[in-house]
Amino acid sequence: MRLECILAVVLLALACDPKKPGPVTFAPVGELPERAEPPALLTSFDGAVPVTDGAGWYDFRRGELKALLTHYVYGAMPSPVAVEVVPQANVPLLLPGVDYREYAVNVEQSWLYVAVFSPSGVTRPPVLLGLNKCGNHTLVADERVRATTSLVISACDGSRGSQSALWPVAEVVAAGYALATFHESDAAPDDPARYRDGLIRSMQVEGSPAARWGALSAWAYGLSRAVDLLQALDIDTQRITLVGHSRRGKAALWAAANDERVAAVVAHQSGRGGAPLTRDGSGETVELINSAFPHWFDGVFPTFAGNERRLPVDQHALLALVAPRRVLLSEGDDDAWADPQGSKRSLELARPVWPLLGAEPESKTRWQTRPGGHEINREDWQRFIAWEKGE
Ligand code: GTR
Repeated sequence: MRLECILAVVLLALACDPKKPGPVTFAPVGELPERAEPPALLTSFDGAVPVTDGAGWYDFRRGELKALLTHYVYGAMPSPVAVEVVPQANVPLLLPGVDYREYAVNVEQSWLYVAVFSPSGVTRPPVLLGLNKCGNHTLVADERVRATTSLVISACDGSRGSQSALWPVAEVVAAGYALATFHESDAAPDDPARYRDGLIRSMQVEGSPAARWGALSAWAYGLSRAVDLLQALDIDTQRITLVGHSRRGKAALWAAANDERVAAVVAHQSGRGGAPLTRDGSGETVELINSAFPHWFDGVFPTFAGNERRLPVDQHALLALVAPRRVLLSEGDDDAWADPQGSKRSLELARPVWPLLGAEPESKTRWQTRPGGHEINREDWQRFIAWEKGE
């Protein structure tokens, strides 16, 4: 072959070889530039490679964003481990139309007690899975539900059925859904002095402040271990929806971002560190959230207090990691602390990722608000169910 021809072939090969982005670097806050706008989702971290299709998203950009959120916000999580499942209660009728099963899930000697309420006589129902604050026994009054032995925090009324207004179990099940839940203290008590008394103690991740996994990562990791359990049950594993209110909405989003077996996530009033953008957010600040809840995030996020614009990642990336799956952000008009408008803008910025992966953002993602403030009630659950059904 003539030299010109050989050169032409080499040049052609170089032109067709997609450019590989450089590695992600994790500079401390003082070395990062201020950026008023959140970082572009569809360009590599080094700014050199545009993401124009699903291959680019999965080859590098998705991993970059996950690594950035892990380092700068939530802290590391261990890799999934195999769980041991020990069935506990099996009650054919707990409430009219509601079967009840309970499972002890052993995660490296931390036990998650997962309660599953399901529609009697229905095979493979879709499932809603969420953390509960005070113990499975606080959802319904029935004595056959195991009372938690994990920490019941002082903000809880730990008596049977005390949380039933927040958990309309019979109505959710009557709508054709299984409802699965475990006490968040099984994974990590919501207490700065005790949050390691769960998964974190038995699966210590050592290292830098970025490696510290706080309660949010422990809750998200626990949700994924509950998803492991759901794989083996008589439920529709293609329709697993995570549901969480406020701090549990943050955990639900982080779990859905990490666990692609989750089909949909409902983050109700997730607030700072959840759906809303951090850098131009109103409501709760990075400083306030980390001083009130020093155990939620990693050791890096608090260093951005007052310097939110230096964050090299923002929460639109968290929503984008759920693509092409489904996201509902549900807010309250009077819930300024949780920054409903920041959550709307975050979703708007994340939406272009869906078409890249062959999905329509209009049908897969929704932001909605309702009158009222910071709470979860029966009507909210009805809205979540209507959305899951595609209504
Ligand atoms: C607040 C906290 C919020 C939110 C909320 C909740 O005190 O500032 O970030 O998580 O608690 O969980 O209800």
